[in-house]
Parts: sequence; C-alpha cells; structure tokens
Amino acid sequence: MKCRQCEETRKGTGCVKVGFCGKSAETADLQDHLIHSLSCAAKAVSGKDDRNMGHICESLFSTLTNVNFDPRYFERMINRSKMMALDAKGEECRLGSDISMDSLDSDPDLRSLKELLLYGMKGIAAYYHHAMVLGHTDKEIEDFLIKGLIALRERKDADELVSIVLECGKTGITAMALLDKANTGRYGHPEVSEARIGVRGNPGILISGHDLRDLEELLEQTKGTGVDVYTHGEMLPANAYPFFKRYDHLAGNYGNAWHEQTRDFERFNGPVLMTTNCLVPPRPSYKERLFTTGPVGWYDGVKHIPAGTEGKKDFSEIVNMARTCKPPRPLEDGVLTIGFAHNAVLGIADTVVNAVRSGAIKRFVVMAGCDGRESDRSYYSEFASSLPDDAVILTAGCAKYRYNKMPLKGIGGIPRVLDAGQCNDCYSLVVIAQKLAEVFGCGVNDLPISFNISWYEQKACLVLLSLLYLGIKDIMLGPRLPEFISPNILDVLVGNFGIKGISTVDADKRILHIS
Ligand code: SF4
Ligand code: SF3
Repeated sequence: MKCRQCEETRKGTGCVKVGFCGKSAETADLQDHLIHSLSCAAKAVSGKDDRNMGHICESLFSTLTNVNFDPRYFERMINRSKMMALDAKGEECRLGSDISMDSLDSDPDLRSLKELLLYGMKGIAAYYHHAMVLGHTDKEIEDFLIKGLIALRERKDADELVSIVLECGKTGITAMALLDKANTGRYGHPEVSEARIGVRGNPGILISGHDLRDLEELLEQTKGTGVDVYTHGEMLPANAYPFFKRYDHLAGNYGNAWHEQTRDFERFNGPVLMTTNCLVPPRPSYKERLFTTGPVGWYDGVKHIPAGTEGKKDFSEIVNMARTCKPPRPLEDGVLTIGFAHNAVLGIADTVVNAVRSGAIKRFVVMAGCDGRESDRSYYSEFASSLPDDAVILTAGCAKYRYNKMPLKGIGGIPRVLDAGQCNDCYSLVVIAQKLAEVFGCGVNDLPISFNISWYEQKACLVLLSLLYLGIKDIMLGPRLPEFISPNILDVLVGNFGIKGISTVDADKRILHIS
C-alpha cells in the first residue's frame, strides 16, 4: 500500500501500512487495482455507445477518501471492470505486476500530474454520480472521464498532461453546473432558511453524506411513522430546499462535520444512514445502528442498503429500527442561517452591491472546502473570528463547521457567513463571483475577494482545478499542500497561479489584503 491522495496522509511517505483514515492495506491495494482495471476498461469501451458510465462513476467515487473500506466490494468492482473490457474487446486486461500509483509514471513530475488528474476525476465522478441518480447525463463529462482514464496508463509528456488536467477543471465546472441543475430542477432553489440544531422528542434517523435523492426517499418512507429525520454533516444544506422543507418530520441538523461523527452518532440513539463520504471506522457503541448505501461500504457487520429497480431503495429496516430507539440526546440548541446558493444571493444582489459601494463590505473571503480532524485546523476558526467586521465569508462544503456557529455580527442585514451549501455548491460561489465581476465591470481577480480554501479529499482537488481553469489567482490552500504534488509541479502552480500554503493567521491576512 502507498496512498497519498488526501490531506491527512503521512507526510514524506504517504500511508504505507494502514491509512490514517482507517483504510487497510488490502483495501488500498485493491483500490489501486480497480483504477488500473478501469483505465483498461475505458480504453476497451472508448467510442462505443454503451460505456457503462454508471459502473465507472460508482467505482471512481468508491475510491474517494472515506467512502468505501470493504475489500470484497472492490474485488467485485475489479471483476466487473475486467469483464467490461473482455466484452468490449474480447481481450483480457494486461495490468502488469506493479499497479500502485507510483507505476503511473517513473518520472515524479509526470506521475504527479497523473495523480492530480485522477483525483480531479474522482471529484467529477462523485458529482456526476449524484446528477445521474437524478436522471441527468452529459456526453462531454462522460467523454472526458473515458479520455482521462485512458491517459493514466498512456505515455504522455508534461504539456499533454497539463492540458488534460486543465480540461479536468473545465469538466468539473460542467459537472457542478449539471448537478446544480439536477438538484434545483427537482428540489427547487435553496432559500435563505433557519435550520434548527436542537432535538425534538420523537425517535429519529440521522442521514449523512451528500446524496439528496436518498434523503428524498427516506423522507417519503418515514412519512406518518412518528419518526423524525435529521441531517448530519454535508446534508445540512438540504434544510434550505423548498422541496424538503415541506416535510414536517425533517427536524433539522444534528451534530457537526464528518470527523465528529463518532460522538454525534453515539449520542443520536437512532439509526444512521451514510449516503456518501465521509465515513470513519465505526465504534461498537453504534455500529449496529449504522447503515451504508450507494458507493459507501464498511465490512464486518454494517448493513448495506442496495438500490432496487429504477434506483429505488427500501429503508424499512432503518425505519423499523428507529421506532424502537430512544429520541436523540440534545447536543446544542438554536438555528443556523443557511441557503445562500446563487439564486438566493443574486436575489439580494442590490443590497450586496450597495454594501460594497458604500464601503460597509470591504472584502469577501472564500473559505470553502473540507473540514478535517487535525488539531491545526483550528487555524480556520481563528482566521474567521479574526476577520474585520466589514469582511464577509463565502463558504460551501463541510469547512463551514469551523465557524458557522460563531456569533459574527452581520452587515446591514447580510450575515457574515454566506453558506452556499455542500462542496459541490462551490459552483454557486463561482456564479456569485462572476456576477459581482460583471456588475463592477472587472475580472474576478480584480474584485475585493480572497480565497483561503481548506482541502481534505479529492472533490476539493477538483474544485481547486476548476478555480484554476477559470483563471483565479493567488488561492491560499491548507492546512498543508498535497503530498502527491512534486516540487517541480508545485513550482509551476506557484509561478502560474500564485497558489500558496497557509502560515499564521496574521501573516495570511496581510498576504490576502485583509486589514
Ligand atoms: Fe492515507 Fe488519505 Fe489514503 Fe486514507 S485516503 S490511506 S488517510 S492518504
Ligand atoms: Fe466534507 Fe468529507 Fe470534503 Fe463535501 S464530508 S466537503 S471532507
């Protein structure tokens, strides 16, 4: 095993014996094997009408950090990929003996670019998977995934790889836009809303991850049962969609970001449904109450709810279990103001523009991305709390849990934290920034806007590539720069895009022109 795809990897070597995330060496090796098998299958099905994109996307998604830990699952996906290649070409995949990420290229810079491409594609696959379950597809995205997968195992020079990596960022925008269309088409545009964070007296089901379709089915199947449904982690933004607000038994959000799930799940008392990342190794205290679905998987006693015909899922076992459980233990009380996706922000564009013109808002700080469990991530809470009263935070992703419960004073009715939603809703931040640039007649880089992005897993790599593709410069990235980026490629990113790592709150505020 050698895995270095996420921010928490062991510095210098990558994770080599066991993942910091809890992934076993066996699972890590099988994930690498799956990537090579997918690359082979992609080559075999390239140009065909049916390329089995459902399998390709689920496979890529399942190898993203904290999604699937089950070795048997990966064996099945590898076999299916090899069968795909055999059916399409009548030839077996010849993978060679080394199927680690190191084998992608012996040159460290070319290997680094290929890893950047692969992790970006994992992000695309995740967002595209969500769009697909809502019935949306796009040939440009599918063509790119096939092309990118093939490129992983082909000899390419640096220029060719840089161009595919930027195309990955471009396709990321297309995928996020498609998912935005899929979500808003089915669930309406998020509205500025107050999500409750306390508990009620009924037994409950906690749903975590990013899959809104699963939430829809769960809410339907719990209607009239006396069981409440609470969102957790990245499911919080669901509380702002008009469609979901219609369900009285959607009781609000419980708990915090993914890495606090062991505490949150333990105290919740009822069953927990994990629809996507981030799953952490479950504790015995709630393991029997934990269910996985979609690309998520654990081994050893955690139940998986499969999709049936037309993607329908039967959650009756979870509902029946909830009825026998005690109500959740209170963690906190109050509300969170959410729902500042592009439609809602553009609805108050005049107020925002006037606040900028009058000097009441002097700077926007994009603090989107991921949260993580390392103690030095307290940097982001300190950074947010130290911002001057005339700075507004634009956020999306679970990074927000570092500051979304802080009592930051608003500016003329505009909250200081504008939460656009999940990590995929970073698309909203792009739309908002582009709109502001249009109103002020300048480029995004000329706006009073700074980027201090925190990353953890590969969807954040994709968002970063998308921002680079859009030409956004001087992004600050932390808490550490990716281990898979070689020193030479880092020099290119610094030289061409002005990417920087974080240092101290005060120094970074000066660099980001925040006074
Ligand atoms: Fe290590 Fe991250 Fe890979 Fe897990 S996903 S094995 S923590 S690099
Ligand atoms: Fe978070 Fe896992 Fe990245 Fe969706 S839930 S942003 S880390």
